[in-house]
This record gives sequence, structure tokens and C-alpha cells, in this order.
Amino acid sequence: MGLLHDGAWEPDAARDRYDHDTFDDRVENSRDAEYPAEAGRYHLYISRACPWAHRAALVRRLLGLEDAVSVDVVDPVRDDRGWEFAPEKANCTPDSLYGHDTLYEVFREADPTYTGRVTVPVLYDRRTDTIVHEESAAIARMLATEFEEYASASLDLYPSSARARIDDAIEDIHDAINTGVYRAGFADSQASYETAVRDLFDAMERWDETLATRRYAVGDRLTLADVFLFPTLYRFDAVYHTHFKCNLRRLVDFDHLWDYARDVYQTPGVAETCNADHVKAHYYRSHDDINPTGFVPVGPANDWNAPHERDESFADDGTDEA
Ligand SMILES: N[C@@H](CCC(=O)N[C@@H](CS)C(=O)NCC(=O)O)C(=O)O
Repeated sequence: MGLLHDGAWEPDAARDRYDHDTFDDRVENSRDAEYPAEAGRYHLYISRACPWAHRAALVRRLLGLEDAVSVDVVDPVRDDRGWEFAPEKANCTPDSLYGHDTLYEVFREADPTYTGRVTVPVLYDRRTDTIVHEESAAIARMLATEFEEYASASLDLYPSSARARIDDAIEDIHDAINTGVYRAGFADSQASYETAVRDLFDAMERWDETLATRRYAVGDRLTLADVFLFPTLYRFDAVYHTHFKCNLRRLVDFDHLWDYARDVYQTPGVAETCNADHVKAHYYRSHDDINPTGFVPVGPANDWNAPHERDESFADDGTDEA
């Protein structure tokens, strides 16, 4: 899959060959911070295919941070140069900060001797020419909490009164569902694949039951927990069910999860963050060990705009509970 070693791109390097560097600074809503929240200073590099990058894209769009935090979108298909910019392809952009051809060159701008994976999403600081953070959960939380001043939507995705519940839900969603599909897809034995699939579907059944009793992951309001759950559901039938062989059931076979996923999808702004063509192109054409032909399936033909009626079933009772 390729990584940077001391600033040099190694297309075939094994993942565990080196200790990886990290970028783990923090944008804060304080003028005295090393990275103060400001409009026009920070930039996101994302892939529309990537479920982790989808978290950042969702928070940016739901909060109306488009004018404050700019975004570039990489080519969904990864080859031996890793993530690349292909502005000629539909819904892809150039690297608007440096005009580079690859994301690894952007990482080298931030640290010329960087060693590690070159992943999306990346939160970049154009003022100091560096990466602030490269981990989606931290980026999503930063965008949700530190940029309030610049948000055009008055939505609190991480209300302080519900943070403990949201964090518990996120931990479960991340461990059991977001990474569960990858444990199945990249399993290295029949036994570990079967365990991964069974654990994943246990978790999906659990969330299906939970979402029978409440509109969103932790209550009556859309929160960061939904921002973590939705990206995996959006990709489920298109790629995880087939490509990663998570095929005990499809998403559309779950009464509540499927209605819930459409409810989130139909939330204003969410559909704009979704791109099924990028999702399918990435998974089916970037993992040639799993799909050697590189053929991209035509389906599924799920109707994401079908009515869900969850707004009526869970009519707001006027309380502020998240
Ligand atoms: N921990 C990271 C994981 C991000 C990640 O693995 N992104 C994938 C795309 S879905 C990637 O960029 N992979 C490239 C690689 O591993 O070299 C996060 O949550 O932000």
C-alpha cells in the first residue's frame, strides 16, 4: 500500500516495518492557542470513499463550516503512489494548497523526514505549513467543538450534557462496526473472518434494536455518534456486504438501521457528503488482492431517498435531551 520512510515514498513497504510518526496537535477556540480556530486558515484533505474522512466531511457540512475550513478531494482509486490528486475526474479536486500530484508530497511539506502511512483525512494549517492532525475522530471532535464562532448552522453535535453518552456510543460504534467491517475484509484466516463477521452482525443487531427505541444514536438529536455510525452504514451494501464478505444480511434487511440510515442521509447537507461512485471505485479498484479483476459492480439499487417516517415516529417531545 505504500508509505513514507524518512520522507521517501516506498510503494511496497510493509506496514509494521517502521515506527510511524504522528501529527497530533489541536486547534483550539482560544486566541492564545498554538493553533487558534480561525476562518480561512485550516484545510481538509479527504477522500469521498473513505469512511474515516467522511466523519470530518459530515461535521464540516452539518455545522456549515464550508467558508471557514476549505477542502480538497483526492482520486478515489489508490495505486502504488498512494492517494493522488486527479482534478480531471468527477468530483475530485487539485491540491489547492501546493498543486502537488500526490498526498505524500503534502505530508512532506509538513515534515520532510516523515515516516508513516499517508492517510485521509488530514487537517492542515496553511499558516504554518503543517498537519495539525491526521486522525478522524480527533478532527471530527475539533471541528465540532472549536469552530462554533464560524459555523453557519446552529447545531451542537457534541452537547456537554450528553458527552459521556456520546463518547460511549462512539467507542462501541468505532470498535464494533467501523473497524468491524475491516476486520472481516482484511482477515488473514477463515476463522478470523468468521469471528469478525459474527461479531459485526451482533453489533448491528444491537444497534438495530436501539434504533427501534430512539431516532438517533443517543436520543432525539443528531450528534457526533451519528457522524460515526452513518459512514459505515452508507457503504454497507455497496462495498462491505460484497467486497468485504459481510453478507449475513444487507443493510436494507434491518428494519430500523435502514430507516435510520435514510433519515440521516436525508438530513440537509448529508447527501452532499456522499458519493457512491467514489466509494465503489475505491474499494473495488484499489484492493487487487480482494478483487483482482477490478470490476466495479453496477448495484446495489438502494433508494436512499425513500421516505422513512422516523420524524413522525419519534416526534420531538420538546425536551432538550440529545
Ligand atoms: N486512523 C485514521 C485511519 C484513516 C485511514 O485508514 N484512512 C485510509 C482510507 S479509508 C487511508 O488513508 N489509508 C491509506 C493507508 O493506509 O496508507 C483515521 O481514523 O483518520
